[in-house]
Amino acid sequence: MNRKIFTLLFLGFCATMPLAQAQTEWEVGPNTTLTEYDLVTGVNLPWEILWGQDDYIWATLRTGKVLRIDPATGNYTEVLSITVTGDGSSEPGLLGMALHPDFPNTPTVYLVYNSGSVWSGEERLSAWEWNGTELVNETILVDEIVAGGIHNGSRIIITPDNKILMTTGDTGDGGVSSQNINALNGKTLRINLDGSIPDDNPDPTSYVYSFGHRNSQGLCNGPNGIIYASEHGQSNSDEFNIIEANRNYGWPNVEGACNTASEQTFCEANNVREPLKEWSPCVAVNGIEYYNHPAIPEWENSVLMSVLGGLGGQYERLSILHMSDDGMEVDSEQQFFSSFNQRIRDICVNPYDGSIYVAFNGTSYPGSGPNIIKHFVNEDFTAVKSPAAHSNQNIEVYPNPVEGRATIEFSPEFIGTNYMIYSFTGQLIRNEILDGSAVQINGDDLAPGQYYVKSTTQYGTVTRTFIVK
Ligand SMILES: [Ca+2]
Ligand SMILES: [Ca+2]
Repeated sequence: MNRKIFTLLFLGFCATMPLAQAQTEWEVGPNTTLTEYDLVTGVNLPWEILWGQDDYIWATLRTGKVLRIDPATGNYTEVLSITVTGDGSSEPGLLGMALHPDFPNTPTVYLVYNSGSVWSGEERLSAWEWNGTELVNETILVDEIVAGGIHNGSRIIITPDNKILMTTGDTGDGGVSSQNINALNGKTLRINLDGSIPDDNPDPTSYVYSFGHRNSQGLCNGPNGIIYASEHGQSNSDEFNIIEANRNYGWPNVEGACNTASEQTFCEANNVREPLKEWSPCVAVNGIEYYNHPAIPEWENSVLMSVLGGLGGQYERLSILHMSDDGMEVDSEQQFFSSFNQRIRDICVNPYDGSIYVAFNGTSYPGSGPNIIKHFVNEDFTAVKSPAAHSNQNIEVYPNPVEGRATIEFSPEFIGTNYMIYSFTGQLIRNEILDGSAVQINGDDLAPGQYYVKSTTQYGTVTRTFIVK
């Protein structure tokens, strides 16, 4: 059941309730409009979001938590909480995630995180078992990768040949490690699902698959076995690359294309793979996802690329990189969602209805909460199949935006639990036990701005954003 149907049913249940949720429409092409919803809010700080084979959205929070989110309702449970470097308040923390390619039969979740002190910590790739409730029984696959206060990567994906690809950063060492083939930093690593080294790696005694990277934080599978990656440049030349075995991506000798005399000399001597596209000054490119769904025909055969917006936060957007038919070149770039003025960290795609989910990371480096995961759906597209809602618990605020008096309606599961109202400046406005199915708020008592309601039951947590005019 999609959100719209759920909302309509909910409205039908409460016959007098007006439109439950503010909806913004986004025209993304001549024939396609996306409707915006807030899926989850008040989470700090979503780093990886992916669509699992169990039809849930799985999210890492840099602060060390993994959430499993029902895409139909936004109801989520916290399935892991670990201690990470600096509590995830700066670049290190819990980063990339991937699910086993046969997750229904082998429910393993792969995670990358940093532990230890900020400037002399380590990066670790681990496998965890999903027991239906939480992630348990950590198995460390690769550890003691040098970590730093900056540039730790790390996205992970699983390729069609069932290998883990993992990006690692130069940890701010100026690129010394990137060109050192014996270091695991500044690389794309290729790893068997059990943590061993694939015997068809460029060097069968090394995880290193490609090198000369600065800090790649975007990685996705494309068509025909193509691997796409985004990579942060220093102040110029953010890159969009195709990752190929045993190729040198140039850092620190080459930034972006081989287009200066010294770069051309280095590139010729070292078989450097140039990016497909580069951006100067840096815009801070991040999570990427290949899109080829008929729900948004204007975006078919494209790579969706999250853009954080740089240190000043002035370039944030979702970029649509339209690819050539063979996937080997970027034909053009479109930009959306800049008007949120929010760092965009990652995207995932609903494989049934082609809708997209976007994780936001606040307005400034290195990101701060509360953050939102938004959903953008073409409601004119009819999916062949849609996953059912996994629970019925829900919270609605109406009218929304709030002007004067408004009602917060809770489904019966919440009665007897605490509910909280927070402002987006972090202030707790209300924390009370819910003794009925609805409570009243008066927008005249609240400063104009964005707020959210949050409540948790044994089935999980629901959040709902509302605006006070
Ligand atoms: Ca490069
Ligand atoms: Ca260059």
